[in-house]
Amino acid sequence: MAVGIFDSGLGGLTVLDAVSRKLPDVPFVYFGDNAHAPYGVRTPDDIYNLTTAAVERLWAEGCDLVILACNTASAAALKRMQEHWIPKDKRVLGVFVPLIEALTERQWGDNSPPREVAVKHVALFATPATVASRAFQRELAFRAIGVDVEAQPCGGVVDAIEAGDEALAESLVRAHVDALKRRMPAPEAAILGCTHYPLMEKTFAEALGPEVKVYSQANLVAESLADYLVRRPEFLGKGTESKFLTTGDPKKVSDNATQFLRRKVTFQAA
Ligand code: DGN
Repeated sequence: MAVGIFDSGLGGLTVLDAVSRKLPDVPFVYFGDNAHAPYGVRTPDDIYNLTTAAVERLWAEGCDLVILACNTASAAALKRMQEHWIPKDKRVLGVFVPLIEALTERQWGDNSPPREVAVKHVALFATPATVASRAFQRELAFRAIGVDVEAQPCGGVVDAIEAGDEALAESLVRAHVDALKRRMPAPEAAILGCTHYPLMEKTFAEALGPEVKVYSQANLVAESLADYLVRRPEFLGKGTESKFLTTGDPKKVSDNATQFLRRKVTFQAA
């Protein structure tokens, strides 16, 4: 048994890296749906169908616990999956709750009454599909957390990062931060709600200024997962090596992943 990590493509490798650093003895199976990436411009139905197919594939690998590392999939598919689709002995967790925990100092599964949050004005940067879903705001409202969220759809950033065009990615990030600041001039915190944005964290932080606290997701997900596995050790994997699966061309995806992560990663066909 291993823990499954799903992403639409390579971006979730930032999450995989953070969880592997935090939990070096836990085996992971990574599934990248590279043949269908990017998800950010797909319809909610399409994202739901692709995500459930990927999760079934990870279950077949023995991953009873699957993390949807992809914000776009967490936003468009997770709630619907949790309502009627996931069997009782399996868990699928998304990446919004760890962010909300960071804002409110709670834990996954903590149902205590809402607490005061230190920040009131939060900027959210994510793909157009994640922003359109309003999933983050829904999670906050569900927990009765009164935070004012201004969301900026960051069109083009994922594509620029995947193409290795750093200069374009940087100028797009600065333009998106400027656009956000015209609507919310003084956010206290910023959430980078996309798997790819940890790679641009420095540019986001510079453009936002030193007074804005930047929450990057990968480390928060790693901390939440470590806490969750202490409380639910039955989902701890054992015995097997980590493994990387892709729906794309394994050779091409391995080359891109090795460049993306700056370490050797070998994918096999899903
Ligand atoms: N992995 C996606 C996310 O976190 O939103 C970004 C890539 C994409 O499919 N658009």
